[in-house]
Amino acid sequence: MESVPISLVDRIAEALRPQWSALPELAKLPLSAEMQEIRWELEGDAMEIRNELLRCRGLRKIHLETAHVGRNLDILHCVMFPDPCFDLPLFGADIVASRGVVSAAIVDLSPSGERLPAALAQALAALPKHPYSQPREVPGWGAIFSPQVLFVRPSPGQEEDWFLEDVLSFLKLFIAALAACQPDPPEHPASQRRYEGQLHYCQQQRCNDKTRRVLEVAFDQQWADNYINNLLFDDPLPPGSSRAS
Ligand code: BLA
Repeated sequence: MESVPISLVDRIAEALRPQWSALPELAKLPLSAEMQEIRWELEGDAMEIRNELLRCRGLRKIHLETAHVGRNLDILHCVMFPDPCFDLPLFGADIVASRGVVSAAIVDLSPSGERLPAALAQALAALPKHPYSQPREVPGWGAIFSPQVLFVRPSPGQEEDWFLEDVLSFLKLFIAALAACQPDPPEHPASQRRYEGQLHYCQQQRCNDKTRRVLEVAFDQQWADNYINNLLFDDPLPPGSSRAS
């Protein structure tokens, strides 16, 4: 009997979680039960969204969302938001699959300051480049991404394997940079700049109409706004605020 192949969304989710287990001072962030698991039915189509929210030394928020919207849409959304006192980018990944075929797969270490720390930019540039057959252009609001952003429509099979590998390579570089990073004081101008950079990142991400549209159709406009503004891309607190956000 042939087994059902595991989707890229699920493979990436399963690959990400163990990378977090060794992060220093790892702790769960509060998340209401109703936001941990959202189940909903629309015209006979079941929706399911799962959210996991963590923090650790140097990262104010680690968010993994996996969503199965209706019968046909599978989504993985992951962002690791640094504490602005740390000179670190934001790790972000989004994978969107329709009827099992991935149309958008993006991973990036996005600068929270003007540019990526030089060592990270060099390490990213030195990663082996896979020859994906269908690269994609980031939309206008995506000027927040780094020059090294990987955005593709991976063909089923080998290109999906490459993308999984690439997500892990980006993540491992990010985790290594985190381990080596010593924070600046909250009142340091660089901490303030990175805080403003992160505000801008969140603002731009909220401009992604494609995310909004899916949530509006599945739920309603108010629910979508609340979810985007308060869970996916809430504004960070200024450096030095409680909970080191
Ligand atoms: C695209 N995001 C999309 C698309 C959908 C979603 C349906 C269009 C797919 C396509 O163009 O092929 C939907 N994404 C969602 C939903 C959630 C989600 C509903 O995360 C959550 C509930 N988006 C992010 C992050 C990044 C990101 C962290 O959340 C990048 C780090 C990027 N998504 C991103 C980009 C596009 C996209 C750049 C393409 C947008 C475009 O081409 O206009």
